[in-house]
Formats: sequence, C-alpha cells, structure tokens
Amino acid sequence: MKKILLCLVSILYLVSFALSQSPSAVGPVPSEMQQKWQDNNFYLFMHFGPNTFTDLEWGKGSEKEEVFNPTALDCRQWCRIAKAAGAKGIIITAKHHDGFCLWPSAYSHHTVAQSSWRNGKGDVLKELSQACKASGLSFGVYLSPWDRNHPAYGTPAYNDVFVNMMKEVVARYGPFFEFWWDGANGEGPNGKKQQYDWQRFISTMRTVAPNTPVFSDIGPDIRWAGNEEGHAGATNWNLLDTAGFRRGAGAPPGDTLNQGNVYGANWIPAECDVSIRPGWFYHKSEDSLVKKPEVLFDIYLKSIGRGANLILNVPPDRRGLITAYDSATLMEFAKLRRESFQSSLISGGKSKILLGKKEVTAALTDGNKNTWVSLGKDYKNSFLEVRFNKMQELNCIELKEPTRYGQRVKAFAIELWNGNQLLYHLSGTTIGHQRILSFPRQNASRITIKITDAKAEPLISSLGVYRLAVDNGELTMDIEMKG
Ligand code: FUL
Repeated sequence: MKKILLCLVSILYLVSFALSQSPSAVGPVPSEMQQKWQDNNFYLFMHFGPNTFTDLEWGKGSEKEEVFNPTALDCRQWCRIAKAAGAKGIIITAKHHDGFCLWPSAYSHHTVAQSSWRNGKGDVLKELSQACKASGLSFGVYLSPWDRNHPAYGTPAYNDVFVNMMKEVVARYGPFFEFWWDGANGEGPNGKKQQYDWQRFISTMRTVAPNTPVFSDIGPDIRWAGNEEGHAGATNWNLLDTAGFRRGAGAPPGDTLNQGNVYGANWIPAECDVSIRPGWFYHKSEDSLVKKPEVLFDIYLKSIGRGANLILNVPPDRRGLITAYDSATLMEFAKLRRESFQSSLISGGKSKILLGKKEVTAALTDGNKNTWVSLGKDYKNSFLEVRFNKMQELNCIELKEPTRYGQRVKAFAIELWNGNQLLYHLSGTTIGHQRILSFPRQNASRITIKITDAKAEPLISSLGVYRLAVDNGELTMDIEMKG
C-alpha cells in the first residue's frame, strides 16, 4: 500500500513538474512581429485599379490614366463590410502589374494624380488608411515589382524607383501590418525583364518598417501557400528552406510552399490567398459566380484551420464599392463562423480535461496562449482526455501549440468514445498555430488525444470542441478517419 501511494505521489509530482517547467525552444521560432501577424488570421484583399474598368486581369500598362474613374468610391463602406465579416484588416493593390499607382507617387507619371478622378486630387491609399484606422482595422499594401508601364523598368534605375515607392508609401500611409510583394516578373514597356535587387528591397523594408512582416513566395516573413485556392497543406510546417531559391519562377515547388519543410531553416508561415470570385479584379460577368458561404467556410477550415492566415480577395466594382453579391455572402460566411465557434462544447463546466490524473481544463480553455500543457518526454505513454458531463453531439476539434517554443507535433491520434466503446478514430499530422479538424457528427461522452510523434515534448495551449453549423463530414479530408 505504502509503495502504491509513493508511486502515485511521484507520478503526480512528475505531471505537475511537466506543467510548470519552461521548455526550451525547438528549431526556428516566430519573431514577435510574426506572432502578431498570425493573430490577425483573416483579412481582405482588394484588387482595384485600371483593370476594374477595362475588364482585364493583367493590365498592359499602356492604359490611359482617365480609365481609372470610380463614380462613388467610399473606403468606409469597404471597412464596414470587412468589420462585419470579421476580417481584421485590408490589403490593397497599391500598384498592380500595369504600374498604375493608387496614390499620387512622386516616382511615376502613371497615377491617380494624372487621372481625372476627383480632378487628379484623389488618393485611394490615403482614404483607405484613414478609414481602416477609424474602424480599427489593420492596413497593408500590395506593391507589384513587375511594372508594365514604368519607363525605367528593365534597367538598374527601376530598382531605385521601387525602393523609393516603398519608402513613400510607408512614410505616408504606414504603419502596415503586412507588405505584399508579388512574384510575377514579365517584360516592361521596353520588352526587358527586370533584375530585381531583392536584398536591397528587404533591407529597405527592415530600415523603414522594421515591424512590418513582408510577404512573397519565400518570405522573408510570410510565404505563399503555393496555390490560389486558399488551401494550406494538411501537413503544414511553418518552416521553410529558402537557400538556393528565388522569388517568382525560381521559387520552391508549389507542394513545398504548401507544406513547408519539416526541418526547414527559417520560420516562414504560410498565407493562403484566394478570391471570392473567379478573377482577382472586378468583372460584372462574375457577379453570379461569387463563392457561396459554405465554400468560404470550407476554405477557412483549410487555411486558418491548418495554421495559415487567410487573405480573401473582395474586389470593389467600378463605382468603387463592394457589391451586394459579395457582401451578402461575406455576412453569411461570418454567421457560419459565429454559429460554429462562439462557444466550445467543453467550456463553462461542461467537461473536465485530464492529463493522467491531473485536471488541466483551465490551461487549455482560458484563451491564453501563454498557458499550456506539456505531455512530457514520455508523451507516447500519456494522453489528454476530455470527459463530458453528458453526451455531446460534435463534429469538430481544435488544437493549438504555443509556437514560440517551435512547432513540435509531427503526428496525433484522436479517439471519440461512448463510455468504453470506441466510436471514431482520427489521425493527422501537424498542429502549429491552430488546427481545426472536422468530421461527421458523433455523440460522444469522452475524447482522447494522443500525440504519436513529436520533435520534443509536445506542448498544447488550447483545446476546443465544436458542433459546426455546416454539417459536412467531408469538410477536411486530410485526416485519416476510421469509424
Ligand atoms: C498574382 C498576380 O499575377 C495576380 O494578378 C494577383 O495579383 C495574385 C494575387 O497574384 O501573382
């Protein structure tokens, strides 16, 4: 009896030790800036410019400035809709490949200042930055290095132009929560391609906007997820090897960008870009092709639900407004998310979460990513267990790792039980910043969660269980399921 007691006491001691120890980080970790960015998990993209008026996707650069003439532009309307959609910010195409600048740049003659819109006095970046600020949204810009208009394009002088434009927009309209470099690199007006001075571009951003994370295919801070469908990999490492790769055509293959590298040398999380319509710019003919709310919800699960950020493009029309088609679907999308995620089935005393004999409910449900539970070095012999007070109908489980200690979990297995009867077994790979798993609805009295492979002792900072408003058992096909 004494021996058993002693044994129990030492187990309890070991578990509480595991809970209180500060672990050492494994591999690359996110910077403060990247962690902040990741918390802005969903934001809107706005493709707007001459293409809006010419019905093109890639403007030629030879369009007359007068082409750009929105009749009722109102950035406050964009912000109202973004807010109501639950987006945390807006990124706009300050300059797309056609070279037209939505602000009166001193470094180009192809800008709003040369157009007749508001007698050449209009400034979309100014208006949008102010509207974002007033409504508490983050603001960012997309600046295409490829420029089919600028006379200096294809010569070293263009690198000066691009650097000056970056400095100009940062100084006038910053701070930005993200800066977007497009990888596309075609010919300029003189038929030449540009040799971009990426090192200089990076050091410019680091100097003038050290707290602004920069996106491109391979970072430096945020990477492309490798497709324009808005899907991150079912296995998604925040790590990427960039040595030997370049932006644009020299980038790693799409599936590498999609999944990252398990032991990659740099922390470069993925961003999923996708348009609410088939095209990036507004085309009237696509009004009937706006994505349905359920499709957007599925994209949400496959981007944010796989630890990436989601940038959803909602292009303003020729009036300079978001159409009712787009806003209606955005509102329904927001409603689906609210109904699905506003309360976890394990919060509010509806269950207990145990690690061995230790109750860890508070650490995993307090919404604080600084409280986490370690499954210890011997994690293969332990598991988290959710015990519901009564049977719960559920179809979704959400897990988070405290990524500032590195991304550690390589594989996990989850089992749903009715008492001692196994109902369902699912297994998957990475967790990272946030992992949302969905499956056909089950009535369960308890859930067990096992980490089956990890780089180091696994840490979990949050656990949620939900009944999604969309009952589609095949929402995330990435997990291996056995019923
Ligand atoms: C691509 C561009 O070529 C498209 O026009 C669009 O801007 C998309 C987001 O990035 O590289």
